[in-house]
Amino acid sequence: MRVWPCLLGVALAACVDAFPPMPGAGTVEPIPDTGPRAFDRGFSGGGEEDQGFTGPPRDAFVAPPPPLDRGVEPPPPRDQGAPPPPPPPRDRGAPPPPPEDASVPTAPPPPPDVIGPVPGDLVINEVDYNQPGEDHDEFVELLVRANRPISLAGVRLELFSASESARVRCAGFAPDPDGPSRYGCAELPPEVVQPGDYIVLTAQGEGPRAPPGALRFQVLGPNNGSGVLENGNEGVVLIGPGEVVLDGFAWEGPIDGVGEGLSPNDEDSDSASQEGDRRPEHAFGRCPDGRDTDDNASDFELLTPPTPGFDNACP
Ligand SMILES: [Ca+2]
Ligand SMILES: [Ca+2]
Ligand SMILES: [Ca+2]
Ligand SMILES: [Ca+2]
Repeated sequence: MRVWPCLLGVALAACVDAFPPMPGAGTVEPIPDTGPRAFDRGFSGGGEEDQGFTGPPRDAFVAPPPPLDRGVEPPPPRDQGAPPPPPPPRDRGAPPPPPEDASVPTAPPPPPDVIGPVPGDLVINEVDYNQPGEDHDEFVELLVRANRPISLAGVRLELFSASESARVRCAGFAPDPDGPSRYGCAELPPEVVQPGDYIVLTAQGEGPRAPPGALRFQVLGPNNGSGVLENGNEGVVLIGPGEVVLDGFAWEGPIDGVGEGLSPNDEDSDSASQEGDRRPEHAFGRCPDGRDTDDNASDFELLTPPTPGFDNACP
């Protein structure tokens, strides 16, 4: 037998001779690698791709990738990042449903933000720095010109003198060594005031002429017997939040950095026939109230009587 030499590991040629190739069998050619094929992913029968497959040509069959659970979940939307639109209201024209208990009042809407004054919102409207005899009714009247409520937080009045050399701190700020002499400082309380309000600033324990109910703050300081507001060439400056100058008024002469423009005529200029404090009852006030052209000589007039807390006695 020629088979025995093959089983015993004799020459391969002997085996070939013993087992000749079957009819139709030839050399197996490798399939060229043309990259991933859709068909390969969809076919799960194992083995070689052509076994048992009798469908359309390979290039015409492009199967989609199988979803994780195709039988339960709907197809994903095209844009999964966008949230779904809210459902429209059922009836936009219908009134809102009534509250559960109509007898319980609803909370009022929150008040709008109240901010501090900016230039033009708050002005020095009237000043009375000298009364007959000793000065015990001094006042500085402010007027709210803003058309909205404003907060007085951070607002102050500074007192200046052209004849003194005092330099006091004010609201934590050191005086300007090169500026006019600052001898007083009045910080206003953080009240909210309304359009058209008059605010009367007086010395401590003084200012009885302000009408009942008027906004009056005794912040000008203690009266040392001759008043707080000096009667010579003096002035006041109104400072707002952020160190913004809101207004200024100087009397008995201008003071650089304090008053605006020129000063009105001296308090005593038209009453030379009277001694000392001259005319018994008068004050410098804007006419009409709130008028502010940034020139003290044009805006302020000598008025009789003083009107702390209400309209100026303009002619
Ligand atoms: Ca005075
Ligand atoms: Ca006086
Ligand atoms: Ca002004
Ligand atoms: Ca007044």
